[in-house]
Amino acid sequence: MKEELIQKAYEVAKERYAAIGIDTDKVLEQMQDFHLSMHCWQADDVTGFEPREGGLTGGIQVNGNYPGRARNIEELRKDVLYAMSLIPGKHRLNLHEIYGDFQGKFVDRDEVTPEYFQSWIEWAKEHDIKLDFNSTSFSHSKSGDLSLSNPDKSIRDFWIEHSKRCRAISQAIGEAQNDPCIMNTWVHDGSKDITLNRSLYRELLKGSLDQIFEHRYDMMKDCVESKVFGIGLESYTVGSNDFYTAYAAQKNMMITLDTGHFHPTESVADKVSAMLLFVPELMLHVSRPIRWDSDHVTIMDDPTMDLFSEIVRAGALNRVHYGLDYFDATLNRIGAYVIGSRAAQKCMLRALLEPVTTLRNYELEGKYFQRLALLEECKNLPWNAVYDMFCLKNNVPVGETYIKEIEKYEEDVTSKR
Ligand code: RNT
Ligand code: ZN
Repeated sequence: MKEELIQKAYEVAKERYAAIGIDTDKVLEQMQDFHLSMHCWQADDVTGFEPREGGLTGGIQVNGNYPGRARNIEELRKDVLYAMSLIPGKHRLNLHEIYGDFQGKFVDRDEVTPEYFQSWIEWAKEHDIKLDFNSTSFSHSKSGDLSLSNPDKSIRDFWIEHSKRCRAISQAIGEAQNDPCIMNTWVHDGSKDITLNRSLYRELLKGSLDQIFEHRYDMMKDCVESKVFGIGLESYTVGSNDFYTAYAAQKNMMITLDTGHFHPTESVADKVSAMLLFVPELMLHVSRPIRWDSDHVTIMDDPTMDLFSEIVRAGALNRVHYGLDYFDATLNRIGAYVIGSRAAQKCMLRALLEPVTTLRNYELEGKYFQRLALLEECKNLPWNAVYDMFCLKNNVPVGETYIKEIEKYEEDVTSKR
């Protein structure tokens, strides 16, 4: 695409936005400071690098068998870097424990140490990427239906040990990168059918979490993620939204809001201002649920737009971390990263371009027609020219031109796997 054309369109956009009091140059600067935490697990269908038999368990599912998934750590790193090269700005990478550099060795989850993440730390430093982290309760012989809430103490202790070690790894990562590593705790615990022990399992989960979070660290931050239900665990989820909201509020810790983990008509956007009164920060898992927690590739849809607008309107930009969480194996996986990441950026950009002050004033003055009219007209303003400029400034393909690039990478690299 011609640079000149993008420049010209941007100049027009700049003027249009200036007319409603928005400085697009300033917004572009803000966008530069908007870092996604890209999920490593889109590259290989949540497989990881443990030498193990058996597929994905824990109530989550990847569908599709598009050729070219990353089969080892080198391929995954290469794919992630390539995807990042097509996304404007600087982004973090979110690792799961099962993505350690195990070198083909079986390292059980209760034996993992920071040394298995040393090469990640070095790789990240070399590429100026910050890392985040997740403990992994799924795809393991001791996963079953209950991990941290298992009535069998030996199983519970196994997962407590795993989680504690993951926190130590996160601290090591945080120290090395001189920036807190955010560690998410999500466990799949639940029940397929009616359970008489709702209370017991929740008490056990609380007890396990209390032990896990006992030790204080200064370079890692914990967050806890709830869910409505998992596949095969439809009747009951131990770590429900109520459970974790109350837990995080009581412990003053971060909550993870996965946009696929709520009832279909529930607004995740509406949770931002409510939760931030009681917890210090939020972590997002931006996803796209289709009828259930299906983890489709994020797009610029209304729920995501609303969520990012709410963050800006709540003045909470610095209290939210922006993780992505989807896994689709029916299409080019690098394409999935690029579409989802760019979509999240577009939502944030549009949120930042909103004339919040004017809109708020209309509201305060009871001018509801004016408020609605301006909100509608904002949808019609040339935000896309600002996004194109953002891409141009960051030296990444503008618009659909990345399609061809990914096709080329597929031809040269992923199709040969
Ligand atoms: C599952 C949760 C969880 C996982 C990842 C792989 O429903 O969303 O965050 O997707 O940890
Ligand atoms: Zn999630």
